Amino acid sequence: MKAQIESIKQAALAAVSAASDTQALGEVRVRYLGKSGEMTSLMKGLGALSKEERPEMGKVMNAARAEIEAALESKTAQVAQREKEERLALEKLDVTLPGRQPARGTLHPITRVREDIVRVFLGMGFEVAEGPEIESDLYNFQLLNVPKDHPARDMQDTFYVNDSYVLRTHTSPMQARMMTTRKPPIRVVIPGRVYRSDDDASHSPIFHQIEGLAIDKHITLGDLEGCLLAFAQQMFTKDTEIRLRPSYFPFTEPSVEVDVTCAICGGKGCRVCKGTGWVEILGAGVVNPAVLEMCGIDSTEYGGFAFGLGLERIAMIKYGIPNIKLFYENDVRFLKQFNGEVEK
Ligand code: 2U9
Repeated sequence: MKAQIESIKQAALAAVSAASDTQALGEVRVRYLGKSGEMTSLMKGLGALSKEERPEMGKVMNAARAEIEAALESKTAQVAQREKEERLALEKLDVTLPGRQPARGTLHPITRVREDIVRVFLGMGFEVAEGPEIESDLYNFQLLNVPKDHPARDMQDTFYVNDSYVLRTHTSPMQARMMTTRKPPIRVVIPGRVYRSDDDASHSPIFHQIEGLAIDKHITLGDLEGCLLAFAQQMFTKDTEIRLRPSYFPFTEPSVEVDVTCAICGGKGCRVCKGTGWVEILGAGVVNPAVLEMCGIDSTEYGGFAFGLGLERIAMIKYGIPNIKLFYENDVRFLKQFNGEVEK
């Protein structure tokens, strides 16, 4: 029996030394020391020995068990340490690495241009108002002196919601609302989205405008010119000049188109100004007395000027953007270019 104990012990010690992970060591423990393990089965055989032999064999067996147990424990500690080191190596974290910078949003170029323009007019004492995008025919056309048979009402240009409502074709109806609800003096700019059935490289069926209105006593075309010169010099450069060319709008009389000296070439002539040194930026005029009267303002006492500009057009001129569609595609490579941030 002694020899049997010795041989099981040797086999167990060899198995302990061959086991390379916690799982294998657990299997060795079950195989030799477990309830039906080899050493435990041998122990059950002690009962068959004589009274004299039993204590002696018991001692040998306990010593063998203790030796296997000690080997198992020491190897388990060794393997656990190694496994811990391997795990730590895998989970290694370099806390000195620089953090990943989250992508920062930028203002859309149309938003920037709108904010720049609004800031200039706030500085000149104008207030800001916004109106509905679905407008009545009355405010969008009739009160602005656009009669039923005017070409601007053509189905080609206007999106009709029904016989009495349209998607506003300009922000002017909100100016008319201000005139019908407020007493002069009025100084207001109205930014907003407008809709026209038009679609090419410089026109989009949905675009953005900002329009302004000043109503007071003794307002002249000279006030309009001074106001727009101050605007152009703050919006572009302080040596920018403007020129007024005669034009026609039903809601203003006289009406003008306003050009600025080209900010790209300084007036020498380039691709943006098509060699002329001037770029058209907006339409304007003295408010038609018929419009004042229809909106309930006495045209013998009060006068006014109004102007309107397309935000996309200003942004295209300011940043040299060739196609209006670039504003609506939301390609981040395009959008990122408007706050000085460079692609990483
Ligand atoms: C009222 C009276 C007059 C607003 C005006 C323009 C001239 C004009 C266009 C420029 C480019 C619109 O975006 S665009 O297509 N606008 O040329 N707008 S005067 O005149 C008004 C507005 C309201 C009651």
